[in-house]
Amino acid sequence: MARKSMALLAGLGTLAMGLAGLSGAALAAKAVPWQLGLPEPVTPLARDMLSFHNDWLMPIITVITIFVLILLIYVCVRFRESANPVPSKTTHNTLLEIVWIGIPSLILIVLAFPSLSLLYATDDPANVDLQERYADFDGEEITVKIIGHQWFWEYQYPDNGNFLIEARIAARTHEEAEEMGVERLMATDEVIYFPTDTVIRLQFTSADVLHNWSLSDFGVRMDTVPGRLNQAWTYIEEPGDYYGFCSELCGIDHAFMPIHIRAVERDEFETWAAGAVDQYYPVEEAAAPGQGTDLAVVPAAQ
Ligand SMILES: [Cu+2]
Repeated sequence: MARKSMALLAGLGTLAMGLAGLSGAALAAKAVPWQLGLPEPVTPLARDMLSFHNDWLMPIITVITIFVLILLIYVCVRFRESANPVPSKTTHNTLLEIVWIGIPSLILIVLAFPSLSLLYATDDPANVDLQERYADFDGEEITVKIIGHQWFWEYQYPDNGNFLIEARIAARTHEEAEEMGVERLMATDEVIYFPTDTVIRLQFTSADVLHNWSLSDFGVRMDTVPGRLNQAWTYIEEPGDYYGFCSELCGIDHAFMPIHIRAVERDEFETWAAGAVDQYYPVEEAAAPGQGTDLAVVPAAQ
């Protein structure tokens, strides 16, 4: 008995630590030990996704799971061999079949409405009434093109001087991270700047294999596909450093091509972009159709 209550206490302690981690995580742009739940969103769409998950999906899943558990326990007890030696041979029951097809279908139909409207909104900023939705929005839009490589990310800024930056992992070991004062496995050597309170159109493609640009704080998770352009967009409200990862198994260094975005006020972003034009590579003109398939042209002098 004593051992059982000890185990129970240990379990409750673990749960409490998990919950403490959850509340502490609210302010951090990166995961913390014992964190539960999803990262704190910093864009309106990511917030909608979180609320869809927390307010719709989780309650429904919880009710279904408890209901099925109760049914299972009831079946185990009521129809065990000693209590029910002669089992029923019933195979069809029209009413039951209508109920157990109808109710799950209804649940799926109810969930489809918020789910599909959110999906539609994430596809293109034109699908959202931006003026009504964002008090601070002044019509400013930029495009950033993101290209997956084995095993780093390339970012092109066509609206800010058409330069490109390659961002590689900064620190793989604890020692490196400590020496450089950056996050291990999360920071990149070149930090990528995004402006806040601006619609940022994101275009995705890949130079080699499938990758996936995934940044949970922004609610963006998009495959980068060779020879194909995918799109998404974001509108960051809070300045800060945000981290993400390649989320499509892309080869031996899949785990070592992190995403590190620093969101800053637009003035600061423009100052940075003006300097970046000279500091980084220019994007060369793409080859004419049929003359080459390279989506990302990197200067040979590199
Ligand atoms: Cu990858």
